[in-house]
Order: sequence, then structure tokens, then C-alpha cells
Amino acid sequence: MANGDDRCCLKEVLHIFQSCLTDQKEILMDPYIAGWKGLVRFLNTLGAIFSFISKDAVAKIQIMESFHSSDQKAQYVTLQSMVKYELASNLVDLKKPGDQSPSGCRTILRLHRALHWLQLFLEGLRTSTEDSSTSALCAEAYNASLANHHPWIIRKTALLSFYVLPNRNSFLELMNVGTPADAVEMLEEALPSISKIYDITQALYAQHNLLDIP
Ligand code: 1Q0
Repeated sequence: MANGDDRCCLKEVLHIFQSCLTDQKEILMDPYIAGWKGLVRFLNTLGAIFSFISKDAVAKIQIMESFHSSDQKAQYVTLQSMVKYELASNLVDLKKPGDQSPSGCRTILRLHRALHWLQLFLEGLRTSTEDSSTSALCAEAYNASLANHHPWIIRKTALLSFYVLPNRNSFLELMNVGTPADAVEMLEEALPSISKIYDITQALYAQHNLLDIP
């Protein structure tokens, strides 16, 4: 389970997500990726059973980091500039997967769908009662979001892995922000930013017909 280093960072991780949003409603990619890295660190403390999830998330984070250290890094400062650049340069393969290396738009779409899961899961945790089951909340959030984009075998494996999640109060304590009530208060503070990031991304991708990149 969690060790000291990992336990301390979840509040900070949610603050990092809050710092993604600019006054112009743009999304800064650096903190967006840093936020995912923090979540993956937390996920790794929950047990090796989740490594199939964290490996995929890390692979996607690494794709985005490679853009950030490339010659074109200036194009990847915000989500909006990335979408504009990749579309204008024909870098987004809208038809078949695998033919060219994954674009930033495709990679962020996967994380965006996962952000929807996060939003629903945190909202579930926030509004649930003490005796609620974390695995049921997690499964409910997953079935309403990511599951719609995953094949049967991944859905089955993901849903099985959720059974090892600790009960609601222990989970909230693992977040290491104080009592379960303190953790719920932090979620109340963090959720509006996560929802805004989700909504802005969803609208931008819908506007450019990018919601189904294979
Ligand atoms: C707490 C339990 C964590 C549950 C995580 C739920 C997500 C399940 C996702 C299952 C993914 C399975 C691995 C492979 C998927 C890929 O096929 C798929 C599509 O990619 P591609 O390239 O094949 O088209 N990839 C994805 O859908 C991306 C999945 C990224 C998941 C990132 C999850 C990171 C989780 C962090 C834990 C957060 C803990 C929350 C508590 C925070 C409280 C403040």
C-alpha cells in the first residue's frame, strides 16, 4: 500500500489539474500531463494488480512527453494549439489505427476518456455514504465512461481489479489529506476544475470531429 512519498501528493495532484486552465479557457498541456503522472503514482500504491492500467497510462504520458521535448514543442503548449497544429499538418489519422505513430490528439483522447472516469468516480466518492463500496463506485464510473471504448477482455480485467480497492473510508484516508471528511472537502474543491477541463476538451474535440479517432 501507500508509502510516505506517494501518500502526500494527491492534494497537490488535484491542484496541478486546477492549474491547467488559463483565463482564456485554454488547457495547458504540461500540468495536464503532470497531473496524470501524479495519479499514476497514486495508482501504483494501490497494488500490482493495477499495473496493466498504469503501464498503459505511462505509455501515453511518454508519447506526450516526447512531443514536449521535440522541435515542435511550442505547438504542444496548450491543447488548443496542439489540435490546431496537428490538424493543419495532417498528423491525425482519423481512419485506421497503427499506420503512423500515435498523434497527440489520439493520445489525449484516451486520457480525456479516462478523465471522464475520474470525474465520475470522484463525484461518486464525494456524494456516497460511509458504507458505500469503492469498487462499486469505481465500476459504476467505469461502465458509464471508459468501458464504452474498451473491448470485452479489458472490461472484464478492469472490473475484476476494482474488487481489491479498500472500503470508502480507507480509500479516502489513503488520499492522505486528513479525515474522510477532509478528503471529501478537497474533492468538492477539485471537481469543478476537472469538470471544466473535461467539458472544454469534449467541446474542442467535438468541434473538430475528433471524438472517434481510432
Ligand atoms: C482506483 C482504481 C483505478 C481504476 C482505473 C480505471 C481505469 C481503467 C482503465 C483500464 C485500462 C486498461 C489498459 C489498456 C487500455 C487501452 O487499451 C486503452 C486504449 O488505448 P489504445 O492505445 O489501445 O487505443 N487505454 C485507455 O483507455 C487509457 C486508460 C488510462 C487509465 C489511466 C488511469 C490512471 C488512474 C489513476 C488512479 C487515480 C486514482 C483516483 C483517486 C484520486 C482521488 C483524488
